[in-house]
Amino acid sequence: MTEPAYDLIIRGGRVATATDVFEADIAIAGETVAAVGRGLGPAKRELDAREKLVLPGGVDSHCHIEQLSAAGIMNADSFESATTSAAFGGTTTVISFAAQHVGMHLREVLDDYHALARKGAVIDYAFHMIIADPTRQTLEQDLPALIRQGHGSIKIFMTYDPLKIDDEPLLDILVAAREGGAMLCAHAENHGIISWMVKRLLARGYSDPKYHAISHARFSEAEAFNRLIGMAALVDQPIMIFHVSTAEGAKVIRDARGQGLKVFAETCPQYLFLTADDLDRPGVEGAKWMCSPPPRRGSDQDALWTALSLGDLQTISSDHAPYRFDETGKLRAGPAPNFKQVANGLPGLETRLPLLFDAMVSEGRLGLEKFVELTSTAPAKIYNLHPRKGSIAVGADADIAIWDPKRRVTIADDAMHDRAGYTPYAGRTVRGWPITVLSRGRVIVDDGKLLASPGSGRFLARSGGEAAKPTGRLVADMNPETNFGAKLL
Ligand code: DUC
Ligand code: ZN
Ligand code: ZN
Repeated sequence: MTEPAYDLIIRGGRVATATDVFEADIAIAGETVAAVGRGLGPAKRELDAREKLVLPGGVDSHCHIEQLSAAGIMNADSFESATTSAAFGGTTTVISFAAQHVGMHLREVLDDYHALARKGAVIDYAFHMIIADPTRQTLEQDLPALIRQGHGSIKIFMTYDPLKIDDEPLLDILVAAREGGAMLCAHAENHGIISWMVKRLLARGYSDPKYHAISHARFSEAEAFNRLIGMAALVDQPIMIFHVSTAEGAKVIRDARGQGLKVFAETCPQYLFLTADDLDRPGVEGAKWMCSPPPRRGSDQDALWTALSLGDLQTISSDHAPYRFDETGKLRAGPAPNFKQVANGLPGLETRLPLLFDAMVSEGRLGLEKFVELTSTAPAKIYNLHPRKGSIAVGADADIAIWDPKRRVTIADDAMHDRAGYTPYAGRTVRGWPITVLSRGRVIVDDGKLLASPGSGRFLARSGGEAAKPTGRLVADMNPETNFGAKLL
């Protein structure tokens, strides 16, 4: 008897991509999708997907895993726990951060970080390189080599001592990104406004978690976006602005894109589902909801949904940054810290897709194709992982999540697979949950069980790709007649 042509068939589901929804079987041979059609077969194994949705696995392009915070606190997850929780939430690719701190050699940072991921990851991964110490060694030697080795994006912070990058070195980094063909991603908030607000608030005795949201005055975001966009335009370098939280911030991005500038932007579930009121709880409990930028207002949530629908924001990532609510994490400075002493960040790898599925698909806000686009296809394209990741197509990696659109789940702390010990969304009930998840053709999650082993995820080497290419309209606001700017690059 001849061997079946396929290893696995997912039969009878409703398949969705960023552009289409249709009934089909998906046939998998080895690690990739071999055919999409009706009546496919036979295969060595079949999964029955009738009444289910068959979606590309999520691509979470902004998550902090085994990373030291600005204050030197290691976040709660290992690669094993973070990628396990991602898989349970339907995500099959993560991009996390290899973070240089001042005094560190970027190459060593990358070597060490690769070793951690190789040991623990259960799904595929790529890295953004955080630059906090833009020495000549970093910018002229290490960075170009590391970009060539498949690290096609850089991240910088415009706030947070001691990671923050001032305007002049930021221009140097933008030029280095341009020369290497890498995307430049940024945490953009005005450092001076925030630190001035923090000092004033604390001096007057306003120290509870809720004052964290006040200290990150909303205009600190739009101001930093404007400044960053101006610098990026000066040297014609594409940028990705992380975690947009305000209506004003979204407007700055819309205007820049309207001028033809290559500005990409993301938001995160915490800015769509939480508000600053979530930080206002008895004692220091509100610290569990503290992240930067902070959640804002209902009117900001509305503005962000509009910006997503218009394409002003292209991706929704988790910004997963887990710290336990104990002395190892949020309460490291003691049981009653002031808001400035609390590590910033929320767990969110596992809840990102179910929260968004519930809002976008079950409740009908923007719909299924847009859900796939914002959470999988668009990040895969922007970070040059597409067509291997981010879609269901012949030849693509068989990274697939089979969703039960009717399953109701009440999100609970003890149901999560990360190590934060809590979720900011506990008690919310969502409709729709990923029940079976495949990574490169392997079933890695099935009905509540993890079937993958640590270290089975693979590094995804990538260049900056199309999104990171300059527009060719050089130095927008230097004198166009002399175009002197070209001599400076
Ligand atoms: N803010 C960041 O900039 N990074 C991690 C988490 C957070 O809240
Ligand atoms: Zn950030
Ligand atoms: Zn972040």
